Parts: sequence; structure tokens; C-alpha cells
Amino acid sequence: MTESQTYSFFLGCVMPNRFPNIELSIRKVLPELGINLEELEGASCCPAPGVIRSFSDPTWLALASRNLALAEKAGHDILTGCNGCYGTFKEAIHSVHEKPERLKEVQKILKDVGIKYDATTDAKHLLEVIYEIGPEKIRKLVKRPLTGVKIAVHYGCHLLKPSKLRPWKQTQRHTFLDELVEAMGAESVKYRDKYICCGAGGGVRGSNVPVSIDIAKDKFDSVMEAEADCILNACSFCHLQYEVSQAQLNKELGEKKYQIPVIYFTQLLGLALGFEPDELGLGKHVVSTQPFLDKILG
Ligand code: 9S8
Ligand code: 9S8
Ligand code: COM
Repeated sequence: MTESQTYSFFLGCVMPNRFPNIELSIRKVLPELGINLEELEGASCCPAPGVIRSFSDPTWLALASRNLALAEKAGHDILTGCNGCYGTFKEAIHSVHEKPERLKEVQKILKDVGIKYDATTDAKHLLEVIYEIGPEKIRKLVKRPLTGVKIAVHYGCHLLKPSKLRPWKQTQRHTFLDELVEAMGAESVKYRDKYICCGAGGGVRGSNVPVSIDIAKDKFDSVMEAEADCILNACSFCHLQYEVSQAQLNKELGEKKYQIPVIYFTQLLGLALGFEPDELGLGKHVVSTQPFLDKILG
């Protein structure tokens, strides 16, 4: 349908180690849209923007550039399914373009480990590439319309901000994810604090779990008020936060109050394209996806 494109697929840490089910869904769905993924052999942590960059900007930049150099050598742009990794790469590219002396410094460090880097690679989030194909084309590919399904979309922070280093046209009240969801025939519901952080990023989950869970709890409460059937995300770290925090909250409460299915974008798109739940790793969630699947599959 579209011209096929090839990217170096950057997994990051969370996806292969904690949620290979969402990785599976990406590998199933993207080729279906003409997006080919090539392995990025030798990649390391991106490294995480809200964590490693806060400690040492030069270390963060050198490691990020090393990953970008691997993609550059392969002759592709880098593609990620994690907002944090996307943020790191977008900002690392900007950083060396903005100040040529930074590029020289990085090149010197990478040369010592035998890597050449010219900062010619770009980074894309999978939502960006899918949105470029366009909601209208996606609508035409839908084999199983998600009619009557109510989705609470979560954009996450690094996908949208800083807005001057992101490709999205609007700066507030973004709609691209809502548009993609509606192209699948589902309803994207309004809910309080839709554009607010999930509570995990910036080192919060790593350093202060109670605060992190408290932020997530606010989101769960507003998603439940909106009577959504699931929370949809396109960031492996937000995904982790929503899956794991519900289990932690239920444990604290001594009751199963929080049971909102947490669905990754390509899992939802895969269902709409006609894949079976098992092909998309939908049976491997922390919070059961069964009520959500029943609503779709009947
Ligand atoms: S890599 Fe290492 S920790 Fe992570 S998943 Fe996304 S951000 Fe980049
Ligand atoms: S993790 Fe993903 S992008 Fe972030 S910083 Fe705020 S929100 Fe959730
Ligand atoms: C969040 C990444 S996706 S980080 O924790 O802010 O680095």
C-alpha cells in the first residue's frame, strides 16, 4: 500500500526485559504497514533521558550518539517504541547539531572505540511513522472495527515535549493518537489529566515509588470515571508504570479495585488489523486483558 521503509529498531531496556509481549506486537504490525525493522546489533541503553542525563550530560550524549552511529552505519534512521528513548535520540541529535564543538568531542570519544559518527541519522517514534501513513489509510486497512470500545489514550511526556524538538504541529491538546484510535473505529474518551505524566519518568519510579504510584492512582481514578475499557500507551516505560502500579495499589488496598487493561498501541492496531490476541502478546499482561478482549471479540 505504501512504499516500504526500513528502520533500525531500537528496543531500549524495558521492552525486551520486561514486556517482550509488546515487542512482539510491534514486530507483527509494522511490516503489515510497509515498515520494515532491522536489528540494531550492539545497541545499549539509550540512555534514559530523565535518569542518566540528570547525572552527566556528556556521558548521556556520548552513549546516545554511539547508538545513533550504529544506525548510521546500517544506513537507516532509528525507530523506537518508547518515549524516553525517543526523547534521548531527538535531543542528542539536536545537541550536536546546535554546537559543532560538541559533535567533535563526541567523535573523539567514539573514535577511541572504533566508531565513526557524522550525526546524519534521524530518530522516529513508531507513532510518528504510522501517523505519517495517515489515519485515512489506516481506516481502509481495518478488518475488525473496534466499534463501541472506549479508549483512554495516554501520550506521555517525552513524546510531546520539548515541543520545539518534536515534529507535531500543535503545541497543546494534541490529537494524533486520538485520530489513530478513531480510525480503528474506537472512541477516544475525554478524561481528566489526559496529558499529565504517568508518574514513572524522570527517575520518580526509581527513586520514590510511593509518589510515583500516587500520580498513577490519580490517572486510574480519572480513567475509571470516564468508563474507559483500557488505557492505551505507546511508551514501554508508561506501560510498565500502568501495569505494575495497579497491582501494587491493589496489594496496599487489600482489594482488586484497579483492573484497567493496559494496552500498547500496536496491540490495539493489531486487533483492528485482524490479528489474534495471542499473536500480539495480549495474554501475557499483569492486569488481565480478558474483559477488554471480550468486548472486542464478543
Ligand atoms: S533505554 Fe535503558 S532505560 Fe530505557 S526503555 Fe526507553 S528509556 Fe531508553
Ligand atoms: S514514562 Fe513514558 S513518557 Fe514518561 S516522563 Fe511523564 S510519562 Fe510515562
Ligand atoms: C521515561 C524515561 S519514558 S525517563 O525516566 O524520563 O528517563
